Formats: sequence, structure tokens, C-alpha cells
Amino acid sequence: MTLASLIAQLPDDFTFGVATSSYQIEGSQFGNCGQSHWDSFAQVPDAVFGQEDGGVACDHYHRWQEDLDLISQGGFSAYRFSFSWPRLLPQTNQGINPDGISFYDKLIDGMLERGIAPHATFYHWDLPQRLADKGGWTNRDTAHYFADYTDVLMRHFGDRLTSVAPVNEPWCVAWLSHYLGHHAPGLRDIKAAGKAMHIIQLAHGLSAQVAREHGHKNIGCVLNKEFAVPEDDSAEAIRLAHLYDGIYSRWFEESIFKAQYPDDVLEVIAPYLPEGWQDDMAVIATPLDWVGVNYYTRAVIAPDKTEALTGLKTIAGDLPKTDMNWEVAPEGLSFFLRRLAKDYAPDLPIYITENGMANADSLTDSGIPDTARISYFESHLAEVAQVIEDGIAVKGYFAWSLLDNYEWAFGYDKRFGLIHVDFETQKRTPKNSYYAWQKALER
Ligand code: IFM
Repeated sequence: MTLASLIAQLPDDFTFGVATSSYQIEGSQFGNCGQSHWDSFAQVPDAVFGQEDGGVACDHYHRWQEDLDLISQGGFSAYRFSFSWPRLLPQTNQGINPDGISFYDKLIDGMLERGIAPHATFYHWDLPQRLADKGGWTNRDTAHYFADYTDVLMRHFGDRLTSVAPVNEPWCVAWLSHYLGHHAPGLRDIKAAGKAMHIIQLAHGLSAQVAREHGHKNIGCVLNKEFAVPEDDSAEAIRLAHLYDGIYSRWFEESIFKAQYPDDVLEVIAPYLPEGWQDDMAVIATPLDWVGVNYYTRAVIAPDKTEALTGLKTIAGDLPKTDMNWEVAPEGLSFFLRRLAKDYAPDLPIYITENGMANADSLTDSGIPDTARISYFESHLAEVAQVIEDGIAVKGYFAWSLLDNYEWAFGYDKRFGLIHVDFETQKRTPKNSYYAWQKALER
């Protein structure tokens, strides 16, 4: 099925948008932005491809009008973006940077002028270095500073935001960054990871409470998911795939929607959680208005005796892969949508807040033929259409990403955009996938 025929099946009020994040596109050296822990992490030898950082990124700080025009000309009616904490509070927790306020004022007003609904994330991984120096997400104070930062955001921008979400992908903030060591701060330390797994959830809850105190009525969370499948049908592989799913997904949805952590994961990481964690569970489970799912791929899980903590590893699967070497497994998306609706958030609307693929795109005489990306969107939207037909309240879909951008530890080497960016000249060139969306959204 084509994008157009899939879109035609979806309800008229279904939201189509695109997503980005501050550090990946804005350019952290512009506008008196403070240093983030990604600026520092990028300097660590071998941490990031080519030691590239987000100093310039897509220069969105200066080119935001062109970028908003591209969103609107593509036919999208919603834009999921994030605020940069170090841009707004560069030196201290109280010292607001007027350039940061002015940038987001213009950006949000620019969306509204173009009929684009602003969907904001408060934290998409650019932690101020000044807080990282004090332990970052292993320090409970960071959760409280995050609540104070939320207050700044809500006071200045809250009434213009269609939806808000405190944290993008808490698994990445905690496990990927403190146990697997792939993202800033690059730790491989279960003691740090145990703290971060809880403190990021506390930060989410405290921030959601502040947004609610300001009267916001559309507060959600954005959880990333990987569809864990056992390497074979042995009981051990099945148990380990379930544990992987527990650490990656259930940890976050069970705490947010049921005020508890899953027993199988607690068995592994309870000794490393901060003391008194039980007292925070009611805050973590602050009621929400929607839930967001970021979905890209599956993980094939096998036993690994050398991994002392979890006893598992991910192995290569046999499905077609994207340029990230991620398998294309659209059935995982509907698995999570169904499970959320059945077990965790039966009364809440669900949004796919990110979905897309990296492709080794290049400019040709006849444009940028990213056919694989179009097929990827089609296969995942087909899953969405099916679950909606089965009665599940999926209300919107945001493609990742508007632009090729800074793909974290992969630097600028991986291209997720609907729009190609030449990082030498900053020229934007829409890919065929952009035109496919544009045509399909003319309805
Ligand atoms: O680029 C990231 C984004 O920042 C968070 N979700 C996954 C994307 C692709 O890796």
C-alpha cells in the first residue's frame, strides 16, 4: 500500500508531523548557549564518530524560518521539537538567557503563524555540563532542577504548546548512557545506571506535576521501544528476551502507569537503586493525558555468560537492515501499541512520536531516491492503520526526522532526514520521501 492509500484509511483528525531535537539541529555555539554534556562527550577520543559535535549541526538557530516553511510545504500540521536546557539556563539554574527565550518565542510563533501545532519535549539529552559536573542524572538534585527548568518553560511558552513531554526516551538517558556507555556521559557502571534509571523517572514525574500546576492539559511521556525476540525457543532465551523488554520498556511504562517497577528487573537492579526509591513512585505515576512511542527496530536476544549482570546479549538478526544496521521489523510497532492500550494506558490516546530510518542517501541528477525510506514508512503506517481498525486510539504519527542531523555517537554519518542537509553549505534538499509525504498529505 502507498503512503497516500494508507493515509486515506486513517481518521480525518489523525495528526501527521515531523520531529527533531535541539542539540541535533540548532547549533550549540550560537545564541549564548551554555555547554552541554554532549559538547564535552564529543571531545572524548573514540566516543563519537570523527569527534563531531553539535556546535553548528543544521544551523537551525539561524535557518528556522526556512525549516518551518519546509514542514508546512510538506503538508505536516505538527512539529515535535525540544527545548535546550543549556540554551535557556546556561550558567545557573536561575539565570535565564534572553537570547534563548527570544529564539523559542520566534520559533513557536513561527509555527503558529504557519498553522503548525507545537509539540514540545523539555529534555532531549542536552544536559547542561554544569549539572553533569555534579553527577548529572545520578544526582537526585538534577530531578529537582529539572522541575525548576520546567517552571521556566511553562511560564514563558506553556500556553502556546499543543502538547508537552518532560523526557525523551528515558531508557537512553539512563541505561544506554550509564550502563552501556554509548551516550554522554559514557559510563559503564551499574551503580550509576541504577541511580539514573530511577532519577530520570522522578524527574519525569516532578516535571509533569509542574506542567499540571501551570494548568497544561496535554501532558505526556515519550518512551522508546525495541521489540525483543529470543534467538530460539529455549526457555532461557525466552526469559532473557523478557528481561531485555523489562529493562528497555516495562521499567518505564510500569512505573509511569502503575507506580511500580517490574519484579524481574528489580531482581537484577534493586541493589543499585537509590535508597528510599519506593517513596517516589506516586510522583512518577503522576496522571498523564497521552503516551508517545518511539519505535525503530527489534532486538534478537541470546544468552551471554560473560555478561555478569543480565546474562544476555543482542545478536544480528536476519531481517533487512537500515544504515544503522537496525532490522526493519514493523510488527514490533503494533505489538507495543496493543500492549500499551491493553496493559498500561487503556484510556489514553497514543502517538507515534518517532519512527523512521537512516539511509545512505546521496544527491543524484534526479534528486534523492530514498525508496527504502518510503517503504519503511509505508510498512509501519500499515501497522498503525491496522491497530486503529482494531479499535486502539492511535491519534498521530511523527516522522523522524525533518532533517539529516547530528546522530549522537554517529556524528553526521547517519542520515535520518526527509530533507538532505549538506553540512558544508547547509543547503537543504528534499528527498523523494519528503515529496511522497507531501503528495500523500494533499487530502
Ligand atoms: O536521533 C535519535 C533521536 O534523537 C532519538 N530517537 C532515536 C533517533 C534515531 O537514533
